[in-house]
Amino acid sequence: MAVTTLGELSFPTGFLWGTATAAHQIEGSNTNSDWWRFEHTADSGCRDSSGDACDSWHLWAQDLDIVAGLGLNSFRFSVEWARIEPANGEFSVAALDHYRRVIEGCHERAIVPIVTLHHFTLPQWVADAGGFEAPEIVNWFSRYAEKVGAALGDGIGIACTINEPNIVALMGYLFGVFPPKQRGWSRFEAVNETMRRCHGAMRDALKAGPGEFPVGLTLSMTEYEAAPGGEDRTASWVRAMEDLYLEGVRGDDFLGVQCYSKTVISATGQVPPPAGSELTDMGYLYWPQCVESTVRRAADIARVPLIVTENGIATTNDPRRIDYIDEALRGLHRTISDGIDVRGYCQWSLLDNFEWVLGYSQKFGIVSVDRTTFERTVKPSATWFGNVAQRNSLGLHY
Ligand code: GCO
Repeated sequence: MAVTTLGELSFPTGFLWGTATAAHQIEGSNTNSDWWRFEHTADSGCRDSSGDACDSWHLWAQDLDIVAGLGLNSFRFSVEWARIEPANGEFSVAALDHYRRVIEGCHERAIVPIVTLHHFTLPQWVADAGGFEAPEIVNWFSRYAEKVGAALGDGIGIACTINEPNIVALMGYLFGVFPPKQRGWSRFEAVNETMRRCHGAMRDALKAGPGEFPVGLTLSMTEYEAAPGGEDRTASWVRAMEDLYLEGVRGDDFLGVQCYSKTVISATGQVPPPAGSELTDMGYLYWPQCVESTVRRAADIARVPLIVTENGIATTNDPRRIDYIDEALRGLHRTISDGIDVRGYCQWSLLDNFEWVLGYSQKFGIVSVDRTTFERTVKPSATWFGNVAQRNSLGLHY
């Protein structure tokens, strides 16, 4: 239970303080993935190719040294299906050995490895077979999870099956922005249902294999507000994007909550933030309050332990990043003080990295990366966040 000692907001003993990344966004040269091919397609809308990214495929030990040096006790990263299973049924020992070295590197530095198995990207052979609409997709995910668990399970600290399945469905099958750029509410709903089946199959495969570690999915959540007349539209949107998942994960070991902002929905759709509102570089309303509101909602519906597996802000104003995280954490502390079982907080992201269709234009990192030399530079926000982690508490505003 969190306590408030004079001058400090203390978090529970053993609280996980981490920072999050994803393979395609930091490793580089993920050339067998659907996203790599998508980025090199004329009408993709991608600002950049992921290219070398942050070269973390080679520089991962530097990344872990930074995480440990800051005083964080956990690190969220993903393993890349396109590297692990480059062809149907053909598993790469070398790729699995690579990720085993990364996991061992975490343990050598007293860092809990929070391992995501799927973070937006698919092997090209899966995408070519229909991706999340392929008849075999659940079996393929189950087999993939079984192989990852067999190879890495004895070192995994926490396993996240699928990162933001609702966003993959939304962006790929309703908004038509991510691969395969399809548009259709029924396909969006069907892919979400498939995602829940894939999660269950992966969860069961991981639990059946070596190692004892919590397994959950990570869900994109938003603080939603219905504008007058938008109540019905908001309710149907929230049900599709969140509630069906929150209900579906009941009984899981945990749920990863990932939030960034607030959205207002009217009868006709999303309402832009009021003129003059403070926006992040992503165009989101500056709203760190979303952590408290989404954690409370997730706890109320899912009724499982929670980890904030992503929260952060795209900004070149690093002091404002500190303000955002500070306020987000104060809200999180209030939920813990009210008895909600929150196990940790992972800031997005360790490194300025490849922000999907927006490429390298967005700076979510607490560490900057020179895109030519790959030199990492720790930002003041990293030092501040690391101090919070080391103290396991926030100083009170006076
Ligand atoms: C997501 C993904 C991350 C993003 C981050 C910032 O939520 O879209 O998990 O890959 O980079 O959220 O948008």
